[in-house]
Amino acid sequence: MEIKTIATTPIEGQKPGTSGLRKKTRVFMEPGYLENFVQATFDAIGGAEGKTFVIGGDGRYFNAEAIQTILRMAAANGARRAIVGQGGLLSTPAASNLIRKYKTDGGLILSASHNPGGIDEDFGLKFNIPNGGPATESVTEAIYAGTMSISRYHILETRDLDLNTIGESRLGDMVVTVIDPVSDYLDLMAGIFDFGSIRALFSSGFRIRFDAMHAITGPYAKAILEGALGAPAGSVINAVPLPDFGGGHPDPNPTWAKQLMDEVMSSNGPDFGAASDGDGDRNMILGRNTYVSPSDSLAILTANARLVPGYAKGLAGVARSMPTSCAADRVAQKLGIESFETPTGWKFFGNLLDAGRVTICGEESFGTGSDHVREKDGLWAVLFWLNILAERKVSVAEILQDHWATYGRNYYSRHDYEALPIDQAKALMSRVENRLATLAGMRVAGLKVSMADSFSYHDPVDGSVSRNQGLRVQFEGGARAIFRLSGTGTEGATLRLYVEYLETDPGKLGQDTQAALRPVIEAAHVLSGIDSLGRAAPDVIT
Ligand code: VG1
Ligand code: CO
Repeated sequence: MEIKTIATTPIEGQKPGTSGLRKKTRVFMEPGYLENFVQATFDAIGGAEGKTFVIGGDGRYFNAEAIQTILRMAAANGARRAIVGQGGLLSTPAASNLIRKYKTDGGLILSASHNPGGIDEDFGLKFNIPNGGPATESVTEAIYAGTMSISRYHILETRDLDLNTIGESRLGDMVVTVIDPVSDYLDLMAGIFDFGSIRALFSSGFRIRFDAMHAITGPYAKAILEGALGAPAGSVINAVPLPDFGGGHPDPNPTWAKQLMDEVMSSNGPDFGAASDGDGDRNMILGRNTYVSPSDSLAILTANARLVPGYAKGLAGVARSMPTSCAADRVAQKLGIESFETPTGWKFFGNLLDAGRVTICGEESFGTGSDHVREKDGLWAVLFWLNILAERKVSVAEILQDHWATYGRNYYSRHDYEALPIDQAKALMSRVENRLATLAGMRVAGLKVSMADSFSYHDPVDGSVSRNQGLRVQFEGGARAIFRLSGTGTEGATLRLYVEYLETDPGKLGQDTQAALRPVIEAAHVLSGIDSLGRAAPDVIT
């Protein structure tokens, strides 16, 4: 086995986005592409020498090959040890747990999350820091800078390692420990939730359907829901992870999890439905004939946390990303705990969690999590809901109605316009941005603007400032419209329009979401000239 140092040159565009580097799979497969990024990552953290990393991915196309390259490079860069999920598989929250539990120096997660997989679809890689969370902006900037000046990478010339057998082996001087990807995670969940009470719920005839979307949560959901908790066999569907996710889009929302929606959104559907994404950090929650918006889910978990053993002591605080609805803030206010508004992306929650300022976090994009790891966690959210349902012994619909009756309802929706020409999307954003300063006090489509700005986040823990995190337009009475460009796409630009409106009139809590939001949507269209994009309707509405 020989350590080789290979000369290389910078490759354009290796800038990590909202969550790591995501590109077309064929781009990642180009000679040196993966290698440059991995070397820049090791260089950005002061080298890999003597360090231990957790390595695993969501099993998408190129996972198996890429993980061998990463292992060879870790060994060649002097890493002491790699902890790898069997078969090269680890869900993102499970990886975060392992990084923390075994006090490692970080981890490399191979995933493009909710983006489709396959040779003509997407691949991704992200580095997580020793707290288990996605690298902070200062680290991702250092990685990017490294990719711009790289001149060599180190790699071990050796055979592929067997990652299917649990146990220890060596790659050069590096020890590789292949572990069961599920067991540590199962232990973590069992320590937070009341498994006995969820088991009793299932044995009382409560029916659940969990759609793993042929992605990484299949094995986890089988072991936990059907195994440890005794849900009937077949409760978990699409449970076998496939390199192309069965040709689907592993994004748990009403558009892409249609099979599940059709089944649960009917009067004789199961009592509870849920789905997770490619790498297992997202969740969608459904009840019979009931859709729970992710923003409401965050607020409901916050309001009911004391029912769960792991949170029985109460919460330190709650954080949500800026575009997420303000529903959780209202709960925090009532509970007398702090609430925070952060930019989009889980990396911004890490400092608040580490400092003990917040316990629960969430995003409107089907992401919720807590201080048990430093990533959002799909199955955790599902178990949280099941634990609440087991304690309260009412339906999902009743929980939702009760919540709105107490706190008011934040009607909420996100409209995505995908694969736009980049220039066009940027022009729209500048148009809105240029109007921000003069909007306050104006009426737009009948709504009065109370505040408008480009969101900047001042991290209360480390004092860092992150600018240009989305354009906010707030209207009198608690309505908002937010414009942002996606940082996870790999084709053109995706424009996200987030709309929200608060209703407290008890007689108006049961409206259709899109109908209730109509005035805000109209105002957003007038303000931005979105119709000039030439799209008849958004590509995805959540
Ligand atoms: C999207 C979501 C964001 C989430 C990110 C990563 O980012 O909006 O809330 O944190 O995906 O999620 P963007 O920049 O495309 O809006 V995951 O599950 O894809 O890692
Ligand atoms: Co994900």
